[in-house]
Amino acid sequence: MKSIGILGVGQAGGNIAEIASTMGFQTALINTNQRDGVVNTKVEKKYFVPGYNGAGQDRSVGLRAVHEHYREMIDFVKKSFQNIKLLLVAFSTDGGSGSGMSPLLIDILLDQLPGVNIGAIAIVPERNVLAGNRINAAECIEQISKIEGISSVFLVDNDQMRKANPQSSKQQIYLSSNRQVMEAISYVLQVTQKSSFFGNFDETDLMNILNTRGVTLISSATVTEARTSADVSSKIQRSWAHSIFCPVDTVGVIRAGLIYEGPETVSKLINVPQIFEKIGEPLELFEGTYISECDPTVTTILAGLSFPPSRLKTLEESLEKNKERLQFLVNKEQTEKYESQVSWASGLKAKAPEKKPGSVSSKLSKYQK
Ligand SMILES: Nc1nc2c(ncn2[C@@H]2O[C@H](COP(=O)(O)OP(=O)(O)OP(=O)(O)O)[C@@H](O)[C@H]2O)c(=O)[nH]1
Ligand SMILES: [Mg+2]
Repeated sequence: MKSIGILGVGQAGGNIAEIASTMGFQTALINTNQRDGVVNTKVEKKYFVPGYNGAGQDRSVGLRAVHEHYREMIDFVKKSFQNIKLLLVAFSTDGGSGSGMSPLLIDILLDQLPGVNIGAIAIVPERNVLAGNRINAAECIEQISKIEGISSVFLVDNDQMRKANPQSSKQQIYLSSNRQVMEAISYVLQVTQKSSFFGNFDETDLMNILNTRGVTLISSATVTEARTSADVSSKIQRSWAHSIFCPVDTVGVIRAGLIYEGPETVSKLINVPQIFEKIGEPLELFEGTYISECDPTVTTILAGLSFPPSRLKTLEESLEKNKERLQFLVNKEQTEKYESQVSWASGLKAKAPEKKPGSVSSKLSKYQK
């Protein structure tokens, strides 16, 4: 039984839980909208908040749903997951249900699930979303960043997939993002089951890293062509910029994992100080070396990173730039009126004078020969 559980909240969260189910994770989902959730057929455990029919991108609706039904939600989560060490709550930050519900729900669950750490898989929208989505994302990320006692927050960046595949449909972007995130988490968990003569990366190591508060990233670099330590280091650093998660843009990683799989010759090129030169050496590093004849691959887990300031700036900056236009739009909604130029014409439709009933005999006399 895997020791990480996935709780999807809202539509995007449900989709991530769906993929996680196919990979053998314990999963469950919560939504305000039954129609969104029923399509996730691989997720068996579902809680639909009674009396709701979606949040319509309004975070306050999601928040209200938790206020009114948190007791049922706690019971549902407790019943849905057995013997897990870490629960990752997955949601998009820019919708209404997942974004509105998840910060409060995580904060409540932190006190209610003894022995289980709680982290998040939070989706950051791609670059071309509109103002309403950006506002939701900024509010949600701020709230998540302020939760005390939270473990790893994985910031899944839909823009990373979009940059690599500008022509893809939204559905393709979403599906491959979801798949890649769950593959990354599944890989590091599965490595903990392997044994090695040269240094094991075990489940305690992984949980030590994942229980670090802050932003976490997992990335893999294939280093087949590398000839020098500098080659290996730069490939690893490049993988931090091109993973499915928001690129690293500050210094300061607290705990890290470094997992090597491949031939022994290439393993000698791993130079830890050089790898961490740009972002600073972590407080603790957990290493695993698995010698095999497969293509040499280095997977790194970086935990305790800051919420990435330049990435979040690109999310917020178009709001700043359009501040006046957006304020104009809101003001317009409240004051909008139309003055007709042809109000005089309404007079034309005044009713004709009422017909007075006349008698046949009076008509006959009117036409008398
Ligand atoms: N990576 C990924 N992103 C998704 C997926 N589905 C939606 N998104 C993102 O999530 C945003 C929409 O949020 P949803 O999850 O549909 O919203 P919700 O939580 O269901 O909230 P409401 O629909 O407002 O009730 C989109 O703008 C995308 O950024 C998905 O399956 N994968
Ligand atoms: Mg929805």
